[in-house]
Amino acid sequence: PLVSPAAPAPKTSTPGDYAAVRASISSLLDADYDDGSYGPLLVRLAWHASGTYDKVSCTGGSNGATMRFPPECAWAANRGLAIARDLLEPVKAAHPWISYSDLWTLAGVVAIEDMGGPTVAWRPGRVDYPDGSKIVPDGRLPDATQGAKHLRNIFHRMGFDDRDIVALSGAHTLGRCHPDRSGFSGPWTNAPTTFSNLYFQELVNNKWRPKKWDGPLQYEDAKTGTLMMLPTDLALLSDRTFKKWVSLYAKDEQEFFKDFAVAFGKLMELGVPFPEKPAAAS
Ligand code: DDH
Repeated sequence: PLVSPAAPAPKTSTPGDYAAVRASISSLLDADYDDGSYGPLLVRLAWHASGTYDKVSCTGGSNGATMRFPPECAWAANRGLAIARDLLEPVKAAHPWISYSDLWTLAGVVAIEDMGGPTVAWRPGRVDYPDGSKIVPDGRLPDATQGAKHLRNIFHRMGFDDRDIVALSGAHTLGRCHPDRSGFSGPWTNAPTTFSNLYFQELVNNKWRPKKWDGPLQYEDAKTGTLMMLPTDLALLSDRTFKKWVSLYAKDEQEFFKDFAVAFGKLMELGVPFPEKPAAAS
């Protein structure tokens, strides 16, 4: 069900007061929802808003906030994200000067930080398109049923390399799969509202077996059967190059945080025509 939090309306602000927007976002995170936080859902919104980018045609990306419009809001990959967009409406109402595209990406960055993750450089400058005429074709976000080749096709298209792919995939330390959204079920870790390198630890330390159920092929840990991995998650173990980075991040959380912060910051900026580069931390 759509949850409308009983939180008090966010405080208003003067244009450019991003600290006030950050505070409004932070105040929404802890809630009686899923594992106790909207954080993972907001990270997924920021990622899906950005992950449509294609570096060759320079189309897609977070600029425009086109997920407000059909058909993008109705893509199968975006199921459940209306909850995140609705959650942020009171923040937009309190700070009407911020664009949706800046708000959605900032919400992802704030959520990561508030859940214990690294500081991600973020800057404003995105504008909202008035309609859905610039929506890109469906199919640019990853398909969880596929393997390493697909991951490379999808992420190299955005301008990421193999190391970035593994670092970004570490976001699955957060949140869970919902049968009514993706068809998959369950969390990747036992601490899904804390940003850590636990995803990589679970990946390397468990034996993964196909889950026996009516749903799509997914894997469960052989010891407890309570943790899950998607076929694309396990592709990070079976591919030699990906595996090298998985092993590093499982051992060295600092290294993961550092690489994730850079890659996620870059993801949030794909296709955004900033007047000048590069981003400075704010
Ligand atoms: Fe993801 N992701 N993701 N993901 N993702 C799902 C949930 C979350 C894939 C598939 C799924 C990234 C990469 C991939 C988050 C962040 C990121 C779900 C479950 C599926 C399926 C949705 C549901 O049922 O609610 C696939 C495939 C890939 C890939 O191939 C690489 C990346 C790069 C990120 C990122 O943020 C950088 C987060 C967070 C969630 C948890 C959402 C929630 O509601 O909880």
